[in-house]
Amino acid sequence: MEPTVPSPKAKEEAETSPVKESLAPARGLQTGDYLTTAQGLRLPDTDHSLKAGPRGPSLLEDFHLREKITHFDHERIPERVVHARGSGAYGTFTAYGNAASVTKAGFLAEKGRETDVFVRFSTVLGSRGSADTVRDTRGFAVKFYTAEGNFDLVGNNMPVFFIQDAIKFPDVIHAAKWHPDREIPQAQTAHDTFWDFVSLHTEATHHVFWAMSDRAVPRSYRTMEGFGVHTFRLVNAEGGTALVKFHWKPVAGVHSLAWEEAQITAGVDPDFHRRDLADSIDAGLFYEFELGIQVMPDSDDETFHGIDLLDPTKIVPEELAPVQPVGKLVLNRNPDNFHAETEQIAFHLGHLVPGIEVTNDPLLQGRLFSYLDTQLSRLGGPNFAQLPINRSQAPVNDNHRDGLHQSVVHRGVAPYLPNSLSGPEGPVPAGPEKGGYVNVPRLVHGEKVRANPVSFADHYSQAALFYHSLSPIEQDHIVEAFTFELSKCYEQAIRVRMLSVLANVDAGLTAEVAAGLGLPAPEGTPPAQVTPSPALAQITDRAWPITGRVVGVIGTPDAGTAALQQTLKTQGAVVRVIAPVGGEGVERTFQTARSVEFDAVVVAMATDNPQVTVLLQEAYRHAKPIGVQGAGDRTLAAAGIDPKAPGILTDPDAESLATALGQHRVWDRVPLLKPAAA
Ligand code: HDE
Repeated sequence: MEPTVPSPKAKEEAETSPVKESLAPARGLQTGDYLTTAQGLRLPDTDHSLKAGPRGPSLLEDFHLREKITHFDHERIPERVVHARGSGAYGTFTAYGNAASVTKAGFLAEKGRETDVFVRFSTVLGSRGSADTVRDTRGFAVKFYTAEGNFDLVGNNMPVFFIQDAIKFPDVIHAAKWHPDREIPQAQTAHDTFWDFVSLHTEATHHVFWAMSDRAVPRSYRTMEGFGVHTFRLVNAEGGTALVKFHWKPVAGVHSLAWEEAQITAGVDPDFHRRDLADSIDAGLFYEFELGIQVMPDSDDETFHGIDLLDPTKIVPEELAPVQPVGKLVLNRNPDNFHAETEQIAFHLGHLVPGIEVTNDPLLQGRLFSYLDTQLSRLGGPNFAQLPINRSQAPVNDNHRDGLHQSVVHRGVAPYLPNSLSGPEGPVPAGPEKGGYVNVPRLVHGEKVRANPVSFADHYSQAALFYHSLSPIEQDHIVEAFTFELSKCYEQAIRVRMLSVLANVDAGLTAEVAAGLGLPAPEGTPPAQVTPSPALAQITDRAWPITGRVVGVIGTPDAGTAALQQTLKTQGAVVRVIAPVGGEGVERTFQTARSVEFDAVVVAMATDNPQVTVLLQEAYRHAKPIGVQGAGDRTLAAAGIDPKAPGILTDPDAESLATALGQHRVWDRVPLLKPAAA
């Protein structure tokens, strides 16, 4: 088999990737000549414990055995309470410079400035070992190591959230995660407690629609948008402020898995997204995103076209405030050690830099507390900022001392201010002219209440806006997802209640879901008028780059597809030959290949192998382009696929395959796949 990415051994032998100075001292292979204990004592044997004779009991005095096992016993740290499953990569962010009019943050404002970043993508609900392709919101957390200190943009791939106030976070997460008695189901929302909560707590409705949409099953982390969700306040060099929402736009476009495909993938390759990220970077097929901002005027009521900018269940349609690209992110380096980097990275909304401030969004305000707090138990104490992955590239003079896992040997006697002992080198407070973080003064007043603004009571208008903005195929998927998930509930009362929530969004959708559940459709009061936002639809006529898309070629390596393969590769696609048995130039065999690995398939040999039949039938059902070459038509016939169906390309050249791939799926085939009405 021919590897497309370096083998683990080749990677270890290769030169390590260039490392930032701040991380260098803590890195490296343990390449010394001799195996040692943690104290540096050379060891002659690490295979046998010290025993009283070969058949005797082990001796307590075996310090090497005890040290080795004790360290192993403590290798794991608590997984994140949410977003436990994730994977990450390093990259570079380059500013276009046009953001200078709204922010003085140097990494955004200074044209051409390059800033190192680490990005961690994640699912929310599952445990660390859960599958990547489950239906869930995805985390999209970015740490910018800026010259002014670290800035974290801790976002999701959906622009709204289930709750409006941080105090509800434990409730929504307790409801959405597994049931506490049996700890099932893992990593999914298709169960009673989730639907119980969201049907009772209707401010979740908008996010629920996103979670039932194709956005919840991304094709890869390369093909999802990211959103800061909350509104932030940006401050420019003159002190002018603007209210801003952050967006990440994938250069590859927004594409999703088919629901059945996502479910099969969860079993066939639970690491599907993680693998794609790492393999793509190894292959030089980097993930790329543009950072964009929606800029709204700062105002006392913090609303825009009647939309409350402090309500995290609301979006601002792009047609009202266009997303202006302000810089580009390229993910170009894999971590060397999952635990040290991806697991130990600690994001926090309070990691801000001059030019970026928070707003009073009550969800954001609570998050400002939570992220610091959670690291104390997750990373074992207050010194997690000293971990190499969390270190600032700006100098740190924080006067913090001691604590668990302190790894700095601080010198001097005056870690306090003011002091007269540190001498001229000691840290002094820095005003704005020295890059100090100074909040723009704002009047804060109000009665002490536990209450929401009145506008937060609108729970349905934007769910309807989202639904009506989508293409008919995407709308169908939402209907199917609601029907699937609610069918999985045991309690009929929950289904009935959820239908009454849906009835306040759209009557047609409610009728379809109700029919699927075998229940009557209730009446509701959906919004009388909805102005769609076409920017929300992901199925459009637009063609996208095919970088990183995978084409499976069924045939022997010499089956006449070499030219096709070569041209696809030059366009950034990954080509894998699927042959009856392994050998030179073969990457998958009939036994190891499954359709979900491929965005398109070319069949270039005759076979009635049942695994190939399943592969082709799945690829067909998931509306993937299928190329047929040479005797491949016999294989297609064995799978019962109509060669005249949309997206079946006879003797395709690379151009026609690339065009089909650039559309992501053969959308014309989708209506033919619907089961005939009973
Ligand atoms: Fe988080 N969230 N969150 N969250 N969140 C965490 O922090 C929390 C929310 C998001 O890859 C935790 O270090 C509260 C919205 C991402 O390491 C924790 C509330 C958004 C990640 C936490 C929210 C997010 C987290 C768990 C409601 C999108 C993964 C481990 C007020 C804008 C970051 C950790 C990573 C992680 C709390 C809501 C995104 C417990 C209390 C809204 C991407 O601190």
